[in-house]
Amino acid sequence: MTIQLHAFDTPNGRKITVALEEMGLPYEVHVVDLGKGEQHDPAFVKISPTHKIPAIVDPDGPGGAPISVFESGAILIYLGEKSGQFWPRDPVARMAVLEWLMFQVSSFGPIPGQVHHFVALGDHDERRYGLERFMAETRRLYEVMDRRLAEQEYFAGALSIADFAILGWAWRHQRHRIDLADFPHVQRWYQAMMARPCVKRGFAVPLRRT
Ligand SMILES: N[C@@H](CCC(=O)N[C@@H](CS)C(=O)NCC(=O)O)C(=O)O
Repeated sequence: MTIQLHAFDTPNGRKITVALEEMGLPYEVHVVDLGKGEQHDPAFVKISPTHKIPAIVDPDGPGGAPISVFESGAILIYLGEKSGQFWPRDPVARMAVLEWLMFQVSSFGPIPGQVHHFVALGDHDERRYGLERFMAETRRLYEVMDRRLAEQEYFAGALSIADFAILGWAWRHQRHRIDLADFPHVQRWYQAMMARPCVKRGFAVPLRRT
């Protein structure tokens, strides 16, 4: 049965279209237009109590019962469980995926997201301080990723949901003012990820109404 994806054209939305395409799971998109405030619609808040995208509804959840899931990290784990892909069964391999998935949801999202905020702030007094602080921390996160990818092809060794999570934000590197040429191992990984046919489809799926 078809999974409903409630999302918009943002890093957290794109993580999930990429994962669904890579896993080959059937899905339909329900655009939640953040610019129009649709994240506050009562019907959406029922499945996403944080008023944030993404969220999914799977009519064929565990035991055949419908289930809704919010928070992109939880959604990726759910889809990994459902498809049996990109989410290893081996406890050691799984822990590496969890480490890098948690790194993304706790840091490599909230921090570059602050750069996006302060970049958009115009001439505000707080702009310079905010930009300096969050651009420095964003660069530090890219250094962490670069060191990891100097040793491993993908974040958790083999391709996993952690790569899909991180890719959603790396996709916005220009917006948070990162030149990938400064991080050659991240650049190698990014180019390899973006060249994958399923990833291309995941980024091409319309997440805005025309
Ligand atoms: N921790 C959440 C973050 C989700 C999130 O921040 N979504 C943004 C778009 S990328 C959103 O819905 N923003 C709408 C708002 O803040 O009103 C996740 O990983 O799913």
